[in-house]
Amino acid sequence: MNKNALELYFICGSSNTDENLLTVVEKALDAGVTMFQLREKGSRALEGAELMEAASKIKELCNSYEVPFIIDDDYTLAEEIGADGVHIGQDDIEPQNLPPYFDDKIIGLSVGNAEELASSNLEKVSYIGTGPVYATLSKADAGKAIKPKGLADMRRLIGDMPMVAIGGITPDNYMACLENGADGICIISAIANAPDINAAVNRFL
Ligand code: TZP
Ligand code: MG
Repeated sequence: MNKNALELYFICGSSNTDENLLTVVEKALDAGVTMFQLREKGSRALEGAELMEAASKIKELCNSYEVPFIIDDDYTLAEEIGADGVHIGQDDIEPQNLPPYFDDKIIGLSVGNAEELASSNLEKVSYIGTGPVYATLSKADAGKAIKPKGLADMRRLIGDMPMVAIGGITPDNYMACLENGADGICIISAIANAPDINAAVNRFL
C-alpha cells in the first residue's frame, strides 16, 4: 500500500460523536485526513440495513475525496459495499483467512507488542496498528500504554512494514510517535470530539 495514506488516519463510529456520523466524516475528509476507518462499536452502533446504508454513503464520500475507506472487523460488510480494505484485531479472523476479495485490498492488523507480532502472520497484511501509545478513553480493553518507546521497539522488529500509532494521540503528543518509527497516526477522539474538526485536523497536518 501507499504509506502516505497512513499519515493522518481518522477512525470514527456512531458512538464516538454526538453529531451526525456522516457530517463528522465529511468535515474530517474536507479538512484533509488521509484515510478513514468506520468502527461501529458500543452503545450507539448501527446494525443491519442502517449500518449498510451509512457505510455505503461514507464509501461514496471517501471516494470523492480519494481517501481509502476501511471497515473495522466486519469483512463481510467491507466486501458487500466494496470498501478499500478491512482492519482486524488479534481476536478476529486471521489475515490469511480473509476471503479472496481482500487479495488486492488494504488489510490492517492490530499488533501491540512483540508477543502478538510473533504469533501474527503478516504475509497478507498491508500495515499494522500499534498501541495504545498513550492512555485512551475510546477503547475500554486497550491495555497498558506502550509509550513512544513501544513504537520504537516495534519498528526495530518489523523492518520496513508500514505501521500506524494509535491510542490517546493529540496534536501535542503525535510528534513523538513519528519520531519513534510510526509512518502515521490513528485518531478517534482528538478529531471526533474536537469543537472545530477542521482546526483539529489542521493542527495535525
Ligand atoms: N485501539 C487501540 S487504542 C484505540 C483503538 C481503537 C482507541 C483510540 O482512540 P483515541 O480516542 O484516539 O485514543
Ligand atoms: Mg477488531
